[in-house]
Amino acid sequence: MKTYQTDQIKTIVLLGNSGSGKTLLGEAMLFSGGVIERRGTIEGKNTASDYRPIEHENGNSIFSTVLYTEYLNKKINILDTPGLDDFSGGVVSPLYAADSAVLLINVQNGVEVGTEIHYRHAEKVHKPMIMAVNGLDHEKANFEKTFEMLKERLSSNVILVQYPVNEGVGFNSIIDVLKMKMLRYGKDGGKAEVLDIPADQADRAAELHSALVEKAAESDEALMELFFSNDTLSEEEIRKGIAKGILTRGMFPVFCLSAKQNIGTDCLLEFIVNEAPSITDMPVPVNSKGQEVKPNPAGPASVYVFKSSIEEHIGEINYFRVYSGKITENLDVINTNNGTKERLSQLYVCAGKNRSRVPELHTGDIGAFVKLKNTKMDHTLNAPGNDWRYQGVIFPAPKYRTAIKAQSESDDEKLGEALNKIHLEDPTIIIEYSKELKQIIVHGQGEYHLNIMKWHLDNIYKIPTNFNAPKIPYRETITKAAQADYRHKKQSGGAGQFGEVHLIIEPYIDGSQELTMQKFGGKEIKLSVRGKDEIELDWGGKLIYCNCIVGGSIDARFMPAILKGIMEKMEVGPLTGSYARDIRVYVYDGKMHPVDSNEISFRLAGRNAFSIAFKNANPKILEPVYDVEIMVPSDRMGDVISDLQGRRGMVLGMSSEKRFEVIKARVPLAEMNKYSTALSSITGGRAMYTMKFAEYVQVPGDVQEAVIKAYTEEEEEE
Ligand SMILES: Nc1nc2c(ncn2[C@@H]2O[C@H](COP(=O)(O)OP(=O)(O)O)[C@@H](O)[C@H]2O)c(=O)[nH]1
Ligand SMILES: [Mg+2]
Repeated sequence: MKTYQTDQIKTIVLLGNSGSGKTLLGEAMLFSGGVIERRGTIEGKNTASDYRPIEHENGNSIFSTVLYTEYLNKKINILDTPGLDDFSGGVVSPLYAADSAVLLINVQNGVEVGTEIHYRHAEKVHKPMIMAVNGLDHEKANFEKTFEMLKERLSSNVILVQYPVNEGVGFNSIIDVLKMKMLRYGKDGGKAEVLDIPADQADRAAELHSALVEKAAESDEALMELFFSNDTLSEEEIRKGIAKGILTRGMFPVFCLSAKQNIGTDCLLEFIVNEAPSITDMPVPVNSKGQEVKPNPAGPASVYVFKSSIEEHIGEINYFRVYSGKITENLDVINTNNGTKERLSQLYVCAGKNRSRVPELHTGDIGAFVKLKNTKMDHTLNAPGNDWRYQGVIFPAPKYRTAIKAQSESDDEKLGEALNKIHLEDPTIIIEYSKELKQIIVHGQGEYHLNIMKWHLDNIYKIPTNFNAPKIPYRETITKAAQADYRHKKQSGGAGQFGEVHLIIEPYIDGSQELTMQKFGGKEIKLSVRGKDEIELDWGGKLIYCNCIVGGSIDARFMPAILKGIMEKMEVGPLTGSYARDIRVYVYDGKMHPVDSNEISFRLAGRNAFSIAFKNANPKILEPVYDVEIMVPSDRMGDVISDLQGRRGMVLGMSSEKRFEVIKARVPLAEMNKYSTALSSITGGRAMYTMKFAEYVQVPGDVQEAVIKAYTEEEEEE
């Protein structure tokens, strides 16, 4: 294949609801550029983009795919994405690597949930966007209605570049109001025959042309002046205005397509080649030092890996974009993320699973490496002497969790390896080995997302697993002061053991005063703090350990052993075995034995004294609560709120955004199990939500009882 320079490269990402025709459009684009010789179909399971077993099984894209085509002497990198919200990881990384998006709209349905979700993903990262109404050959096609929905539900900046003359069965003609021509397609689509606009379309075409000219003029002051003095603009001027308007998202031009019949693909490709932004038009990426990395074709080589995948017979493939300079085969580079050296022994460009070897790639281009040892998704590679690192893809936070276990213990190690690979290919699947919960917790975007992961474990990795209810990481703390003594004494054979500890514990709040005196059962205990350890607990909160020993009743050398004993109980709280937090301990007295006292004795005495005091200090269970933000269509708000209340949720606020209501609430994690599935059924899949850990709060009395009961029963079973 020919080598393309920076100004000959465009990179687009295909967005749109599942079923809007992204994969089929990708196929038509590859075919139009001669990259493939035959157009595959979704039903035939032979498209370049949907090549993985799970995609054949489901008839749907699950992962993003890197494709390219060659058109009018330019290379267009095409990143196909999955349409379902559960797979949004496969949307955000291609969006990062692309300079503009093509949003497909299925003309039977108009704006769908996934259309809005993808629109918002692109909006968040300010990507320019072209829209294409697809499926115009379908008997239920309704272009007018679809365009109205685009205006009303997405943006008032949508503007028609084309409209269909004869949508529905037999569709073959489009009026292009930029070119002011009619485009007519033959039976196999492909290249249009360019005709004059027929008389019966002249008025409508002229009206839409004016609207387009006006919108194009708005994006540039010089053009606006020209427009005012001449009352119109030339095609070249309009194109210039559109290109500028797209760049600032002041304009979303709308095209017509039948991906299935390959109608309209030629015009869309031509438009991308000429008007879509390239890397040099876009805001300059910033590296980790806050410096801008100019996409300079003559600069030092620098690439960012935006996607990793594992392919049959090959192993790991890393897809990257060149952000500066050019890379050539056998170039030595440094991985800035881990400092290792890599040699780029083989460079490829990819059209799905088909790869072609290339000798070099220039700034703005996308390619793939195989066989790199220490490089993966989100890493930056630089020519020696440079330590740039890009800010990188920001993945959506997880919002669905389950516990997973191999059916056979002998598969445990294999399961760990498989989960690592799954995470590499899909960073929105996060694996947590929770020592605390004694579970492997898998976090993802939704129930379907994790079921697809399980499908891979079953069918590709051949590891039978079960999903179990994930436990909740409760915490324990105390709500009043308590005192306890404990004597550990053992005198059977050999050396004896002796240690006695007297301590007081109280709830700790940052900045609170230390006790100086405390009464227990009419007895006054004076406390004067001589030494203090402030321990930031790994699991959140603090333990403050105060040494108040007077008169040498316990040797200073035993104090660390007592703390060790206390920490053992902090790690396995006395109520439910959960981590304890936010406690201040005063060790103020005790006894030693001249021969038998040793570290073990004091560790055990400290542990037991602490445990007794804890139980008398009105202990409470804390649970994690999450900030949940839900976007719901207005007509479903009431249902969503009453469901939240049933989940012990507290609604903190509501606001309106376009046709959506945004609900902010705090909900205990324990009540969020399978929330995405429930929300989807309440709203017909039209809602979106995010969740983020907020804080630990005390559980209500009835919940505390239930949690302790469940723990006790579980302990008895073991
Ligand atoms: N009639 C018609 N069907 C289409 C068109 N584009 C896609 N389809 C069908 O719609 C379904 C989904 O297409 P696909 O490309 O997988 O959509 P994606 O989920 O957006 O990638 C498939 O059955 C396609 O054959 C089109 O232009 N016309
Ligand atoms: Mg697809």
